[in-house]
Amino acid sequence: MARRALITGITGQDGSYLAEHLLHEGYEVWGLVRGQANPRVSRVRQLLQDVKLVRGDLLDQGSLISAVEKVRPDEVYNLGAISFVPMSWEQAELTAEVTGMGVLRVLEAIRVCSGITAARGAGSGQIRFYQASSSEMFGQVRETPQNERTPFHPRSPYGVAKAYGHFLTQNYRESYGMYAVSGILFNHESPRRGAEFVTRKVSLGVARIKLGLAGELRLGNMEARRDWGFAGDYARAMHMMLQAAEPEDYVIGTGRTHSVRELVEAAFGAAGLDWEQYVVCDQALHRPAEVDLLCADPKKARTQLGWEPTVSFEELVAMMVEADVALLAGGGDPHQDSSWP
Ligand code: NAP
Ligand code: G4F
Repeated sequence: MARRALITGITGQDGSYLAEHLLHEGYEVWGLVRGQANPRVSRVRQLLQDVKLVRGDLLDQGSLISAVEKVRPDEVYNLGAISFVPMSWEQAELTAEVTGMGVLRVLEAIRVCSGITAARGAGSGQIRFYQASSSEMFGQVRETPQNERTPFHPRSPYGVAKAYGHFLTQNYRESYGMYAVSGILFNHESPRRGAEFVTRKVSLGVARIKLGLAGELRLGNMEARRDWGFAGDYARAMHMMLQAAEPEDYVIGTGRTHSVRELVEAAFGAAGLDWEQYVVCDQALHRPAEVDLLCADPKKARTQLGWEPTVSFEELVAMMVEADVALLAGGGDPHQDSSWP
C-alpha cells in the first residue's frame, strides 16, 4: 500500500514542491483546499494532476477532523498559513488564528482521530506531523548563525504566531508522545514564489524592465539580510525530517546571507541591466519592526539527515529572472492560474 500524505497549503509555493516530491517517492498525496471557488485550485489541478483534494480550512476545527478521518494519512504536513509578514500587522488577529491557532486545530484533529489522550499515548503506527516553523521566530537575533537552540525574539505578529505553533508542536510531542516535528526553515524561493515576496518582486520587476513594460522598481529596506535557498531543496528536507527514527526539530538554510541590495544587483546583473538606473527606495515599504539579519546554521540537518542544499544564491536568482522574462515575454500573467512553471 502506498503511504498517504495530507498537505495543508497545497496551493502555495511549498505545497507544490512537496507534493511533487512525495508523488515521486510513491506517496498517495492529498491536499487540503479551502473556499467555495478558490482560484488557485485549478493551478494545483493543472500542475499536480495526481494529487487528490479534500476540503477544509485551518479556521474550522470540524473540517480538519473530517479531512483527517477521510484521508487517514500516515503523514500530515501543515504548510497552510498567512505567510506574508507585512499582512500580519494589517490583520494580526486573522494571522494569529490561521498561522498560530491553525496548528492547534491540526494537532487536535490528529489527536482526536487517533484516539490519543493524556492516559493513552500515541504508540507505534501513529500519524506523523510536520509543522512549517520559520526563521522569522528568531527575529532580532541573539546570535549568528542561528541554530535549533537559538532563543526566539519575533518581530512581527506573524513571527509570534509561528512561535506559538512551534512550541505547541513541541508540547504535543512531550505531552502525548506524538511524532510531531518543526522545520525551522529560512527563506526559500523559486519561480513559483508569490509575487509579494521580495525575491519574486525583484525578478518580476527586472523582467518587466527588460521587456520595456516598466521603468522602475520600488523597494523598501535594501540593507536587510536573508539566507535565501531554493524551495525544492527545502521540500525534500520536510520529508526527510518525518523519516527520522526520533521526532526532532531542525534548522534548514544554506548558511550564507545576502542583503536585499545584493539580491537586486545579482538579479539586474543576470539580465544585463544596471540596477541603480531603475530601483527607487520607498520609505512606505519599510516595516514597523524589521528582522535585520538571518543566517542559518544547518549543521544538525546535514549530519543527522544528510540534507544539503543543491542550488546556490546566484543560481537561484538567475533561475527566477530567466523564468519571469520567459513568462512575461510569452504574455503570461504572474497572478493567473496558468502561469506557474
Ligand atoms: P504560501 O505560498 O503563502 O502558501 C500559503 C498556503 O496557506 C496557501 O496554500 C494558502 O491557501 C494556505 N492557507 C491560507 N489560509 C488558509 C486557511 N485559512 N486554511 C487553509 N489553508 C490556508 O507559503 P509558502 O511559501 O508555500 O510557505 C509554506 C509554509 O511555510 C507557510 O506556513 C509559511 O509560513 C512557512 N514558511 C515559509 C518560508 C518561505 O521562505 N517560503 C520560510 C519559513 C516558513 P489559499 O490558496 O487557500 O490561500
Ligand atoms: O521576501 P520577504 O517579504 O520575506 P520575509 O519577510 O523574510 O518572510 C519570508 O520568509 C520567512 C522566513 O524567514 C517566512 F517565514 C515568511 O513566511 C516569508 O516567506 O522580505 C524579505 C526582506 C525583508 O527584510 C523586507 O523588509 O526584504 C525586505 N524588503 C525590501 N523591500 C522587501 C521589499 N520585502 C518585500 N516583500 N517587498 C519589498 O518591496
